[in-house]
Amino acid sequence: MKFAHIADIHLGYEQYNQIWRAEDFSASFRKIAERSIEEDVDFVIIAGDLFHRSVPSPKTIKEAIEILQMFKRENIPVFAIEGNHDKTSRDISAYHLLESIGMLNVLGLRKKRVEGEYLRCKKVQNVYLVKGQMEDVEILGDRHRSRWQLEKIIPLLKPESENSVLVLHQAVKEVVDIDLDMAYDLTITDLPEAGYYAFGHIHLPRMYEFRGRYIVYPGSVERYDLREASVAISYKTELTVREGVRKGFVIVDDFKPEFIEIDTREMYDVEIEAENADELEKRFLEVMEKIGEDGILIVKMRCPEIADIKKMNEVALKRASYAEIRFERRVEDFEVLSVKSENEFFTDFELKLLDLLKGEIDEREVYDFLMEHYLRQSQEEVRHETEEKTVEDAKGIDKKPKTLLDFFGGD
Ligand SMILES: [Mn+2]
Repeated sequence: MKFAHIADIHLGYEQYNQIWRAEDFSASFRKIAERSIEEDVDFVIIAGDLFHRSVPSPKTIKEAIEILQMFKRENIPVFAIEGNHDKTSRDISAYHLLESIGMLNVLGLRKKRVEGEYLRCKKVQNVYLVKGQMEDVEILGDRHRSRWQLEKIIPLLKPESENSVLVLHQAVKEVVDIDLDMAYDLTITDLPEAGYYAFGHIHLPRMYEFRGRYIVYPGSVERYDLREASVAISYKTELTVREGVRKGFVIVDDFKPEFIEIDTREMYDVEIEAENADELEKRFLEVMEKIGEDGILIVKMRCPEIADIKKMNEVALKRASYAEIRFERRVEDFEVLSVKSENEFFTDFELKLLDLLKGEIDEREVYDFLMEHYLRQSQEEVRHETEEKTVEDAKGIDKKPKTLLDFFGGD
């Protein structure tokens, strides 16, 4: 049994506002599809963030269909979960659209029963857990969830045997801890026993082995930000060139992962410091010798004197497809004030709420979270009362969810 594990494809991401950048992301996905087919995989797992946005453009959807069709033609089923970028606060996501035309098999909790050639369905309280089945391998997973939802969902994703794959789009503490400055959602001890953990969300490739099993993040298929640059150049006292991050996906053969690198456009992360403007410009030109054509070039400069940034930017653009020069005038060091961490000011509930309100806000999730918080309080208050009140609910006037899981299901 052999499968391709892909994550964080981010189709439609016009990085640096460049249309060709979105084309890079789809080109990488296409290369991965070609390679997976060459490798003769039995199935494919997409561990979230197939799309950069939850509302992909028609053009982006068309690209996705064209590439997924390559698998379809070879009769290779694709199993997927939504990531934080492409899940929706409503029931239907672009994934369900692709599923309805036979391009994807969406894993996770759903409101309606869904079964198919490769999908099995199990009733859990008032919702359905939809899982994949490839011969004797069970594939479980669910879309990206906030931390408070995970506590309730993880126990439901328990595989029946070791012949299983768990698919999630979440950060696992032990893997994040290696060297990433990132918040985590889960620790290894939270995870149920499975044969392989096909994860997404962390954009740097990571393989973490524990008790002979692997938790794997293939990383994003393209360079998503500067931390994923292909080359890091630093010129403070001397010029140093360091190789950066590899991009690709993972082939899993009999539960053993192998990272497969694919070629992507170069991204240069450059830092230059100098004592005066002349030295800065000289160092910049020296660095430019190291820059290949058609790359992405981000240069951070620090110098006490003002330099001719416009001129250097023009030089950079002759070689790179995209160049950005960030100049910082270096002044005398000043004392850094220590700021108290927010943990000292807020309660656990408030911290979780603040967490949910960061970045792109998922209104539904915030609503669910608040409902859960206040429902729990009111439930505790009425615990001693009788349950005769349910007669009212039966009229259907006030359709309160029966259980929390009613909130969690997709379509
Ligand atoms: Mn992502």
